[in-house]
Amino acid sequence: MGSRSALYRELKELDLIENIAELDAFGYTIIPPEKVGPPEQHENMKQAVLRVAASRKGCAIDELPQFFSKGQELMRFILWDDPIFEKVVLTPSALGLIQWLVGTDCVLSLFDSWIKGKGALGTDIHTDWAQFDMPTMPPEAFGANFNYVLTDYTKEDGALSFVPGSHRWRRWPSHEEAAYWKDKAEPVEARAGSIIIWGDHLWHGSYNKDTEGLRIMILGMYNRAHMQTQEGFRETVTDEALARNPVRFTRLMNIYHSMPSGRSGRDAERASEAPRGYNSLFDTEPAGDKFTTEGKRDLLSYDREATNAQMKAQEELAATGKTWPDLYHG
Ligand SMILES: O=C(O)CCC(=O)C(=O)O
Repeated sequence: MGSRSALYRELKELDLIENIAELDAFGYTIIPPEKVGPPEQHENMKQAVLRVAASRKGCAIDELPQFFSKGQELMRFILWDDPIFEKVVLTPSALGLIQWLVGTDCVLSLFDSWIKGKGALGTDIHTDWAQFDMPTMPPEAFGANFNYVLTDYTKEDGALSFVPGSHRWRRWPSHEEAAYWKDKAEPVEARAGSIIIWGDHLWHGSYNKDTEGLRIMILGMYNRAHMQTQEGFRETVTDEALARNPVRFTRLMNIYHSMPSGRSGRDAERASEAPRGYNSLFDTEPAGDKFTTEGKRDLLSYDREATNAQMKAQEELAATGKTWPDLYHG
C-alpha cells in the first residue's frame, strides 16, 4: 500500500470515501463548497481571478463582461499572480482525491483560470491524456484535474460536461464519438465554490454559455512526478514561496527531482536533502528555509570525487545484502 494507507485514513477523516467510489464508478466527483473552504475564500478567489484578467487585458474589472462577450480565454500560468492561489493547490480535500488518482508524490503541471462570456462556445469532448503516441491508456491515470468553479454551473451557464464511465474505455474519443457526445454528455450542476475532480482518462467537454455574466473557474492539473509539466513551476518558484508554504508545496514544484542528470549522475548531496515520505494533507506549517530552489547545475562537468564516492556506496550496499528495491520501499 505504501503511502496510500496514510492517504486513505486522511480521506476518511475528511469524509471523502464516497468521492473515491464516485471516481471509480463515474470517473469524476464534485467536492461541495463547504469541504473546499469558508464562503469568503471562494469570493476572494473570484476577485483575485478578475484582478488578474483585468490587469492582463488592460481594462477595468467591470469592463470584463464586455471584453469577453462571445469570447473566452484559458488564462495561463496564474499561480504567481497572487499568493492567494498557492492555497488552492494545497486544498486538503482536492489534493487528497487527486493523490488518490496520481500518487502522493504527484507534481503540479498546470494552474490557470478560464473565463467565458455570454455566447462563448462549449469545449469539444476530449480527454486530458497527453501521451499521443501511446493511444491505449494504462489502468492508472497519469494526470488528474480539478476545476474550482467560482460562479454557479448549470448547463445554460456553459457547465463542464462528462461522459460518465468513459474512463474505463481507456482511449481518446474519435471525431465521430466526440461529435455524438457533445450534446448528450452529463452537465455538471454545481454551486460556486465547488471543486470537480477527474482523471485524464475521462471524456469531457462543456456546453455553450447562453446566460449573461461571466463563467469563472480556476483549473489545475497534477502529473506523476516523472512527467514533463505543462507549465514551468520548477523554473520559476522562489525560495520565499517555498518558505511560506508547507513541505508538500516544495514537492509539488518538483525542484528536488533528480532528473535530468549530467555527467556526474544525480546530485547525491541535494538528493539527501529532498523531502520524502508521506506529507499529511493537514500540514500547514511553513517550511521556512528548509528547502531551496535548485542552484545552477553544471550538467557537463564530471565530478571524479563524487562519482568515486557513489561507487563505494554501492559496494557497501551490496555488502549489506540490500538491493535497490529495498531502498525504494524502505
Ligand atoms: O470548461 C470547459 O470549457 C472545459 C474544461 C476542460 O476541458 C478542462 O478543464 O480540462
